[in-house]
Amino acid sequence: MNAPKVGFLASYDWLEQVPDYPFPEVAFAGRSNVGKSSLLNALVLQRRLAHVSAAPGRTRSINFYPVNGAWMLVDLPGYGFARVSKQERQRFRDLILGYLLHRRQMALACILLDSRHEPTAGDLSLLEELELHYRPYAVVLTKADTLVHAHAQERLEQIQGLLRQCNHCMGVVLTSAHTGAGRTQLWAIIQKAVQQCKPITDRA
Ligand SMILES: Nc1nc2c(ncn2[C@@H]2O[C@H](COP(=O)(O)OP(=O)(O)OP(=O)(O)O)[C@@H](O)[C@H]2O)c(=O)[nH]1
Ligand SMILES: [Mg+2]
Repeated sequence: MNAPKVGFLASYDWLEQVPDYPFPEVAFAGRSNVGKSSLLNALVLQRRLAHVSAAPGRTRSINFYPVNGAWMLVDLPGYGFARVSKQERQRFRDLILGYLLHRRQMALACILLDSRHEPTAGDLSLLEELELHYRPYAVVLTKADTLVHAHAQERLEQIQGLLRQCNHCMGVVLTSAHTGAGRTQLWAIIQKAVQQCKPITDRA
């Protein structure tokens, strides 16, 4: 894969501010610090496009990155981060769930889970909500470089088993933003979702 042409377009604090862009969108969502911004950068082979931080709660707004002038990558704030005010947590929740469950431009939600840990109750309830709302998603296991191969495979099989009965899951991928593992596989799932996405203007 050649490096795609990607830039930063805009950032919004509230979903109501986001324009009706005429492109399919692929969102990265997951717990705070799971590696969303890092994986987004790794996917498009850019080091500093989305802001990365070792401290959780780095991404606080919804960020749009056009890819090859044809579709958009969308970086969301993380959920499950305790050290934010009640109002800020509610804003994150409205932004994340509002986007993932209702944004009509969304071709795919990449739901990131840390491959080192069991999925949390919050992760599982998000996956359930996506199923209930007929929303297309892929589950992306992050930081695979931190595990020995056998443990990473065990986690992959556990999550695949968990999603066996699901109708809207387009794949489960083991990735590492540090080594680039799983990048080609994730790119293929994204391309398929973008191609399957009906033209935005055709939809009510
Ligand atoms: N070992 C390893 N560390 C990673 C990987 N991806 C991300 N990290 C680290 O995890 C931390 C969080 O990364 P971010 O990409 O900022 O995570 P995020 O999900 O965007 O975080 P928020 O925006 O705060 O929700 C950083 O210290 C990264 O260097 C990976 O593939 N392997
Ligand atoms: Mg981030």
